[in-house]
Amino acid sequence: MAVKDKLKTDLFPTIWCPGCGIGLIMQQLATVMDELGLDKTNTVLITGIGCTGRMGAYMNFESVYTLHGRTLPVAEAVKTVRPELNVIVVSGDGDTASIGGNHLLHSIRRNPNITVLCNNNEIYGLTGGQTGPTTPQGTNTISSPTGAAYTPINLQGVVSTNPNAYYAKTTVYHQGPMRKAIREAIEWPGFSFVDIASQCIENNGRRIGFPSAYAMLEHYKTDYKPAPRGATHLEPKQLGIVKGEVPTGPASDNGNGQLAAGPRTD
Ligand SMILES: Cc1ncc(C[n+]2csc(CCOP(=O)(O)OP(=O)(O)O)c2C)c(N)n1
Ligand code: SF4
Ligand SMILES: [Mg+2]
Repeated sequence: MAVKDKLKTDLFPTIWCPGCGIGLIMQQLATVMDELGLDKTNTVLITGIGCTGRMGAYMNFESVYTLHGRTLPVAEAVKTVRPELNVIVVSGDGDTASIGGNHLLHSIRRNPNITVLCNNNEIYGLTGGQTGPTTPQGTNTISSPTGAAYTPINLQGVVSTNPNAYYAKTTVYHQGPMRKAIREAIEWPGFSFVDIASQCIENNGRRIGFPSAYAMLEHYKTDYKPAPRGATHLEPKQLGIVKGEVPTGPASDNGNGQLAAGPRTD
């Protein structure tokens, strides 16, 4: 098999805008799937509504294109009934952290052995560029013309409430680190989350002053720096991986080493 066999190239060109970062994520995901021998017999993709969610349609895998914000319960359901499958969620930042934010909190507690690739373009791309949960404070968007009011959600902080979770921060410019993070996340025996900074040139970038997608990529190149070796926490604009303790028990161990409560005896 070759990487291109992981993609439904007969459906290309994709619906994504020229220069969108989503295709760069799909390319690396396809590469990792090829390296790991993943195919339709052993892997399922779960996506939600949004530009990012369309990835399921372009990959040569079984996929569920579920409701906006509902990727995680669907992914957990698939993993529960077919534990032998690799379950990979690909979702937008709004999908993951806004409407899906409550599911994120509770999936993390349950520590299912699933992988989440979050396309973090800091905006609601599909719907025209509204402020999302990861939009930096002060950013001009179509729904916040004088600047986004609130601090963005701390995805690393949320994910690391599970001490057995895997969290990586990367960007679509940093293709090697992104590929490594995606691979390690799929191999991680518990909840894993790859937070990928990625450009939405049409509904975010141009509005905040970038002339092109290329300029956004250059910005990732200069803005993001690798975290120091051994870092257990990533500062903003640091690239790196924070691994929790490798989970050893079943998912019902709650992800924090404490066994789930047994049957009531009173
Ligand atoms: C229940 C529900 N609420 C709202 C919407 C409208 N909607 C569709 S996609 C989207 C946001 C997409 O942003 P994100 O998840 O970041 O994905 P992106 O398009 O940026 O990849 C919204 C609000 C919807 N389809 N369903
Ligand atoms: S609107 Fe933004 S996120 Fe959606 S395809 Fe276009 S560039 Fe990509
Ligand atoms: Mg988005």
